[in-house]
Amino acid sequence: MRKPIIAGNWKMHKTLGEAEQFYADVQGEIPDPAKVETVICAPYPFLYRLAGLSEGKAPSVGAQNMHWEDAGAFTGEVSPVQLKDLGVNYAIIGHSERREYSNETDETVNLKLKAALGHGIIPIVCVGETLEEREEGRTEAKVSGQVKAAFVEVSRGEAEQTVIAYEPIWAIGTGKTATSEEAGAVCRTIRNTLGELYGGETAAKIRIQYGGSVKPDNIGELLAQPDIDGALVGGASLDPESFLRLAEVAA
Ligand code: G2H
Repeated sequence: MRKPIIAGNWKMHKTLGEAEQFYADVQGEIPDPAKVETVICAPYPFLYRLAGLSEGKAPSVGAQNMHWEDAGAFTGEVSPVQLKDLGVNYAIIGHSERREYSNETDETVNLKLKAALGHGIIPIVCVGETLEEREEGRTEAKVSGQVKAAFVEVSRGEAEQTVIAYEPIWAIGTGKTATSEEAGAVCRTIRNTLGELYGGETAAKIRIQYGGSVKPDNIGELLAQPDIDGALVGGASLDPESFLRLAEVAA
């Protein structure tokens, strides 16, 4: 009953011309949107153009970050109002790279989550543990703490619109993937945490992605885990053929 969602996270890759070429290559080839939701989270300068190319058709366009205020003196930032105005309907929030390099905290993640939901932008909220935390047996506490902090003052109805991406930091761009069982177990913990916050019925509606070195040849077994409903994909989303393959396996 949860529709799978495959989201590409292009990070700081591609030129505008390359981004346009990607859309030309994948549009019309994406599997039935009734079976799988597809999104490309592109760098800010490409969003206007890609949203125009997408015209509401798959893949949808997402941002990789956003500010929580509607407008103001925040040099270099982009607001949810501005994103929505461009036709951008998704935003990654709290990616571990932003938590590490750009001062993103549980508190700013919560502010951004509420702002996105308030403007009809679907937030893809990232959580995950470091290698050290995993080795010390602190994965569950870390991840469920991040989920609880992200959803402070978020209503049940809003929570249902949210997508959560579980990305173990040690598996990001390293070629190391959590085994599907390891990933599935943490995604179950996330769903249990959502159940504590909102009850089982709401928790069962929220989509949880896995992210971290997902590729066409490992996505099938990850999606076979009952609590994994899609993937947030970096490297393998840059190539049109591989993005299409990921969407096909998920459909
Ligand atoms: C994790 C992921 C996308 P990659 O950051 O968010 O990237 O698939 O390259 O590990």
